[in-house]
Amino acid sequence: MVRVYIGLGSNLANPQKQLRSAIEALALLPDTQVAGVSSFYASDSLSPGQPRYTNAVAALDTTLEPIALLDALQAIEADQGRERKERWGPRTLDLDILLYADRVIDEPRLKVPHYHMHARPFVLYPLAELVPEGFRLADQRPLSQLLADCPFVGLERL
Ligand code: PH2
Ligand code: MG
Ligand code: MG
Repeated sequence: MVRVYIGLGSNLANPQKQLRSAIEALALLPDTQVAGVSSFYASDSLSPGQPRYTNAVAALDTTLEPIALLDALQAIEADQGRERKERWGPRTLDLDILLYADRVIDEPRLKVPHYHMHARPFVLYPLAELVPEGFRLADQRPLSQLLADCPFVGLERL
C-alpha cells in the first residue's frame, strides 16, 4: 500500500455535491481505501470569468500503480459529466494526483508532484490538514515553508 494525495475541484453543477460523489467513488476503487478527506474550500477560479471553485484533498491508501490510478480517476471524472473542451475550462469534476508516495513521475500523461501545487492555496491548505507534522514534498521543501510562501488569501473554508 502507498499513500497518495488527490486534489478534487469543481466549478459546475453543484460543486459540493460533485466532490461528495467523487469521494464515494474513490472509496469504491479496487485495492484502495480513503484514509482522510480535508475540509472543503471555495475560491475564485484562476481563469477569469468562470464560476467559483470548490476544492478539497483526499488521502488514499492504494496498491494501484500511478497510471492505473490516473485511468480510474479519469473514469470518475467522465462518469460525473466532465467534458474536455478547452484547457482550464470550467469542469464538473477535476481529480488530480498531487503526490504518489514520494515518487517523482515524469510521463506524457502524468507529472507528479502535480505541476502547480506548490503555489496554489486551494491545494496546499487542504493538503496541510491531512499530512503529518514536518511533512516534506518530493523536492524536500517542508510544507510549512510552502504555506508561509502561499498566503491564505481568497480562500473560504466551507
Ligand atoms: N483549477 C484550474 C484552474 N483554476 N481555480 C481554483 N480556484 N481551483 C481550481 O481547482 C482550479 C482553478 C484548472 O485545473
Ligand atoms: Mg486541476
Ligand atoms: Mg486535472
